[in-house]
Amino acid sequence: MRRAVCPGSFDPVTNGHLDIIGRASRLFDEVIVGVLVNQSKSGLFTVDERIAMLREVTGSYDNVRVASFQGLLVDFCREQQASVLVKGLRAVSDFDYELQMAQMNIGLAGVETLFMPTNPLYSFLSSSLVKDVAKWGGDVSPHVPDLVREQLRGRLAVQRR
Ligand code: COD
Repeated sequence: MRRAVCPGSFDPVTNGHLDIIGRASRLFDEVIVGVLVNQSKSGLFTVDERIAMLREVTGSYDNVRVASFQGLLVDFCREQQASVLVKGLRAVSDFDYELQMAQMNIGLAGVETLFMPTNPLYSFLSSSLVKDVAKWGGDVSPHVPDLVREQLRGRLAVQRR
């Protein structure tokens, strides 16, 4: 079985992430979306909330699963019996660090990285930018699924109280 991992923070999932996950699901038998549990950085959403949103918005893909991981990504790949990582590349600025990580992951455990060019519709999109726009009342509906937009609205309203 050809299995791939799409890793990230997904705080929260955007249409850019979803585009990469959907395209990966057509290339592999199974795709595992790996949500990083980062002890040193608290996000806007908890890892459980991010996973719940991801499960909901990837529910139409039969071959996509969502799980969390801590520590090294290559150890998560080993646990999941996946030998390929799929990453989206938005711009040249992504490339330097992604290349370093890809080379490190091959060296650590022979895990290959497949880079997919971002859909130009989403090339400027990041979770941080979406959170910033939503925080100041901007419209994020072209950039995230409706469910995520609603969750952002709820979370940021609570924070403003
Ligand atoms: N279009 C296309 N792809 C996109 C877009 C977009 N608009 N936005 C994001 N992506 C893709 C990118 O491939 C990105 O890598 C991925 O989605 C996840 O993005 P984020 O922002 O949610 O997640 P990051 O970049 O914070 O995640 C980083 C990792 C979790 C992948 C990384 O920190 C990691 O591997 N950590 C584990 C610890 C480890 O193994 N360290 C050693 C690495 S060598």
